[in-house]
Amino acid sequence: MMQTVLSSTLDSLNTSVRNNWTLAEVETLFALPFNDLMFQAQTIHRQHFNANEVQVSTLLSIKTGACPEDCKYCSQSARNKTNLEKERLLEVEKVLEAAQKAKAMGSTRFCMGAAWRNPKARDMPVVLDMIKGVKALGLESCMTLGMLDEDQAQQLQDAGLDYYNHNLDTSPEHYNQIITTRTYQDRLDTLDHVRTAGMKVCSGGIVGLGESAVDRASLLVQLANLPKQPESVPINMLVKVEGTPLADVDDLESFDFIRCIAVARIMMPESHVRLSAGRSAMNEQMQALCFLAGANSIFYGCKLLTAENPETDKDTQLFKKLGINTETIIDDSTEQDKDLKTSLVNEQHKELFYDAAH
Ligand code: SAM
Ligand code: DTB
Ligand code: SF4
Repeated sequence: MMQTVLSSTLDSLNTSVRNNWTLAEVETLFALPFNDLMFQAQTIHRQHFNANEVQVSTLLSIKTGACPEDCKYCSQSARNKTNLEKERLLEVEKVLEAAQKAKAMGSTRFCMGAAWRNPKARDMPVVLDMIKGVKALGLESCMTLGMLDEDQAQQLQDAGLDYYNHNLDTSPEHYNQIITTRTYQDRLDTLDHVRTAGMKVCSGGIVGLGESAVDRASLLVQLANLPKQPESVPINMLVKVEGTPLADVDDLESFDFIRCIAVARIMMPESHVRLSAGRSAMNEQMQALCFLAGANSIFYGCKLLTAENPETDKDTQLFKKLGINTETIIDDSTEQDKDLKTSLVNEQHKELFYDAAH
């Protein structure tokens, strides 16, 4: 009997990338018994990734606060009365100092975020220099600057930007409850410009915004059914910020968060699923279940953009307890580059992270 259940679960596993998910199918995945869902997610995860490796990125806010957008979760919206210290666009040198530190603590990707609706023409030369500087340090680069037009996306690509982060945030159905100053279609258009320019896409969302279970399924349908699935899918747990309209929203049940990770892993088998904002409020056991569900990326460093993140030594201890290694950079430019960078990062990681036997 047990054998039959197990083999039928395995038989029904379709591990190829699909862009035709229906809401009903995804709701069925969410409704699976927790252990069955985790088993499916872990099985798929192991077919595409080393199950004991996690990619680590470090965030820096390069321009903080006074944002004209009305995102109801955000500490940086000028419409929300939060106690945030506003900052102008940082100097390139300051950004590169932070990138150097991120590299020294073992991070492989440096993600720069700006509280903008979209970058202005005068900002572009500065952000392009930031990208070139970060690349010269041998780090992967990522930016999240708001909406991009085609030309801006091309400029970022030409400067060498590896990833552009632009989240769909929530389902199309729940979207108007959260943001009114830009449309869902605006977001899809930006993702299209990023893809067309040739950059890798980082796109995910936030859960715990007071959305329904169907909204969470619907968000994942949108992400998985993009013409090409995002290479990186951040799943953020809302960080409740005092002074925002969502400061007192009910907590999302932890298991529902873990289910989101597992369903994202099943639907987007080749993507890195990032256990993103909200880790400071999660205990180690919950984070371990997220890794078991198929999360294989985190933000590493004691600060996200404005909110806190676990201290780096807490993360290295957790990785050690779980036997997790950090992923090295896979550069797809030339084989020679690839070997050189991998060995350099490996060297560095040996001292900083637990080296679990493979
Ligand atoms: N301003 C740009 C934009 O929104 O397009 C880029 C930066 S914005 C802070 C990047 C993403 O961070 C948001 O789309 C949202 O998904 C996430 N985020 C922001 N505040 C958050 C919070 N309090 N909790 C969880 N995620 C959050
Ligand atoms: C993403 O999905 N999460 C990051 C990154 N992309 C830019 C941002 C999380 C922000 C958390 C709240 C804050 O630090 O203000
Ligand atoms: Fe501005 Fe981005 Fe925050 Fe929205 S999420 S208010 S666009 S910084």
